[in-house]
Amino acid sequence: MMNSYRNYLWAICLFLVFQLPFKASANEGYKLWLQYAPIEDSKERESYWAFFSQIKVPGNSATDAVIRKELQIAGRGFFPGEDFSSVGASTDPKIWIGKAASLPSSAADAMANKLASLTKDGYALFVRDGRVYVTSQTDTGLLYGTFGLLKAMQTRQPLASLDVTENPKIQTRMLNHWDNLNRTVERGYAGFSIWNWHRLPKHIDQQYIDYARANASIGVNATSITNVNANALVLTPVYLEKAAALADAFRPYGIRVFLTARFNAPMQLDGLETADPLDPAVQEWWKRKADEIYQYIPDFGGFLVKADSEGQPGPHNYGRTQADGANLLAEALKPHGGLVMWRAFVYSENTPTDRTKQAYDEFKPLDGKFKDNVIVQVKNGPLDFQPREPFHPLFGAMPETPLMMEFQITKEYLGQDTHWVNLASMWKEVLQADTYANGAGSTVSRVLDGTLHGYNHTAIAGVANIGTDRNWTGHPMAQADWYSFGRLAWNPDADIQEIAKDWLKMTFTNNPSFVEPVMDVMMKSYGILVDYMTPLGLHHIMARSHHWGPGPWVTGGRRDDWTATYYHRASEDGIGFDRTEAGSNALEQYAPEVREQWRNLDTISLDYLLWFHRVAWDKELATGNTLWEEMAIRYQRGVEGARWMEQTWLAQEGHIDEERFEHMRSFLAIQVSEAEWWRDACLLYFQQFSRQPLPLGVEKPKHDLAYYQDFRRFFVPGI
Ligand code: GCW
Repeated sequence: MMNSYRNYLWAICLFLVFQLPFKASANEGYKLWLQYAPIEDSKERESYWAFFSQIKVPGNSATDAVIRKELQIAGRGFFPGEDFSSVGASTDPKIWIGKAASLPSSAADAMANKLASLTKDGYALFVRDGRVYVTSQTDTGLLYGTFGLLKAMQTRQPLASLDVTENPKIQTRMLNHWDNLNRTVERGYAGFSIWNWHRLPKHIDQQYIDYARANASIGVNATSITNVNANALVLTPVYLEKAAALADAFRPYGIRVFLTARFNAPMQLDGLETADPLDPAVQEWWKRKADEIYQYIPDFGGFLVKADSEGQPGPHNYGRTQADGANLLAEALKPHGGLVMWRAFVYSENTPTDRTKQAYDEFKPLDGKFKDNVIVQVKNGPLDFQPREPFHPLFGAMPETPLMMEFQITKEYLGQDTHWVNLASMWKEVLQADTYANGAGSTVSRVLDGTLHGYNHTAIAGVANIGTDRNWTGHPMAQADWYSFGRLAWNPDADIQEIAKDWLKMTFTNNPSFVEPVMDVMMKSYGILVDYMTPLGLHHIMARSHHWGPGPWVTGGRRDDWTATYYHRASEDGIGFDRTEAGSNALEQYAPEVREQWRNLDTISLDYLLWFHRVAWDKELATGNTLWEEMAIRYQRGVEGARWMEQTWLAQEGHIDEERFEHMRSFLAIQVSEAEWWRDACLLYFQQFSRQPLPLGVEKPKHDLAYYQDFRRFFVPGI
C-alpha cells in the first residue's frame, strides 16, 4: 500500500517535472524580452541572490508599486521557489531603489555630480559601500532604472561594479497604433488590435499592463492609440471614457495617451457647416473638445493628425495651409500643455510634381509659422517606408519648426509578418545620414534630439507592429523591432549591435553559441532583404493595395502615383527615376554637399542609383557589371542571403525552446520562397526591357512572367 502510494507520488512529480519546460515554453513569446529566465549557473545565482534577496523601495507612489510588482515578477523568474511577497521592504538593503531625494546622505553626497546630471526620465545605477543604488529625479526615471537593473541581471552584468548613467536624448518616445475602433489594424499583421473597445472601460486586460511594462522597459513614454486614418467617434464621450481607462492603466508606467483627430470632426460630430481652421465657431469647437478631453484624461498628450492625404480631410479643403490646420488644434490644446503632431505625409495625385517632392514643397515655406506646441511628424524617407529610401529632405530644412521622426515598425513593405529583417539597421542608416544643414556632422539624429536647431520639443514615433497574436508581433524576431525602436528613441546614436545582443540575451538565452551567429544574421538581414526586393534604389514595385509581394507591372488605375511604373519607368532605354536637374530635380531639396554625393550617376552609391537616376541597361557600373547584370546578381545574392539565414537558424536547434525554434523554421522557409518569388518576378518583368540573358550564377525562374502577374491572393491582412 505504502509503496504504491509512493510510486504514485513519484509519478506525479515526474509528470510535473516533464510538464515544466513545455508549460514554460508555451508562453515565452508573450513574455517578450522580459523573460527573467531562471539563473541556472549556481555561482551567478548566488552572487545575484546576495543582492536581490534584500531590496528596499522606500517610495509610495503608484509607480513605486509597479516597481515592486516588477521585482516580484522578475524575482520569481530568476529564482524559482523563493518568496517575493514582501519584496522592497528590506531593513538591511543590498539594493536601494529610490528617487534622489530619498537616498541616504552617504550615497547622495558622494554621488552629487551624478545625481545632478540626471534629467527628467534619466536614471543612475551605482554601487556605494557594497550597496547597489537605483536612482532618478522622477518616478518614471526610477521605473526605467529598475528595468536597467533587471536588464543588467538578464544580460549577466555583475552588480557589484554597476555604474550606469542614462538620460534620454528625445523627450517623447511614442508608438503610433494604426488601430481602428472595430479592432482591425491598418497595415497590422499580428492579429487584431489589442484594444478591446467593447470591453473598455470596465475591463482592463492584463495585456494592457504587459504592454505598458514592455514599453516602460525600453523607455517608450507615449502612445497614440488610434489610426491616423481617423474615426471622429473616438472624440466622443463614449470613447473618451474608454481611452481614459487606458490612460489610467498606463500612467504609473509613465505612458501618456494621444488620440488621432479627424480634421472635419466638428462637422461629423456636431453638424457644423465647415471645418475651416479660421472659422471662429470651428476654433471654439476644438477648444471645447480639448477642455472636455482633459476632464477625462488630465495628462492627455495631444493630437496626432493626418490631413490632406489619401482622402483625409484637411485645411486644403478650405484653401488654408498646413500651419493653419495645425495651429487650430495647437491653440485648443495649449492651455492644457498638449502637443499637436502634424504629419508631413501630405501629397496629392492632383499635384503634378514628383510625389517625393511634395511634402518639402508644402512644408518648407511654412517653417516658423507653426505654434510652439506643434511638432511636424516626418517619415524617414520622402516616399513611403520603402525598404530603402534616402532620408527625407525636410530633415535639416526646418530649423524653426520641431520635426519628429516617423518610423514604421510594422513591415508593410518589408515582407509583412513572415520576413526576418532587423529594422534597426535601416533606421540607423537614416539616423546617421548627414543632412549638412549646419555643415558636416548635421545628422538626422541631431535634428531629432534637438541639438542641431535647438528645438523646444523633441519626439520620435514608430508605427506599432503588435496585435493579438500570442507573441504580440507575429514574427518572433519582429519583437526585436519594437525593442530596438525604444532603444533608438532613447538614444538615436546607440550601437545597434549592442541593442541586438541585449535583446537576444533577454529574449532567448545568454549562450554565445546562439547569440553570436543569430546576431550576425540580424546585422546582415536588412541588406539581404533589400537585395531580393528592391536593389539599386528601386522603389514602390510591390503589389497593389495590400502591398504584399512583387508587382513591378502595376500600372493604370485611379492614381498614377500608386503604381509601380510611375517610379521605375522601365523601357528598352533603361530604368530609374531621374531626380536630377534633368528630371524632377528632387535633388535640389537637399543641401549642396548631399546633392554632390548623389547627382553624378558614376559616383552615387549604388544603393540609391535608380532612386535618383535613369540608367541604360548596358551602362557599366563601378562593380564592372552592366546595370542589368548588377541587378540580376543582387537579386540572386539576396536569395542566397535568405538561404544562409535559414541555414544559420537551423543550426540553432536545441539552443532555445522548441516552440519558437519551429516558428522561426517555418517562417524562414516562407522567407526563402518569397525571396525567390521577388527575384523571379522582378527579373522576368525587367528582362522584357533589358532583353538580355540572366548572367551566370543567377538561377532560372521557376515559372514564366504570366504566372507571377496572374498570381492572386485573397484577404491579405492589413487593409
Ligand atoms: O504607407 C501608407 C499606407 C497607408 C497609411 C499611409 C500613411 C495610414 O499604405 O495604409 O495610412 O501610408 O502613412 O498615412
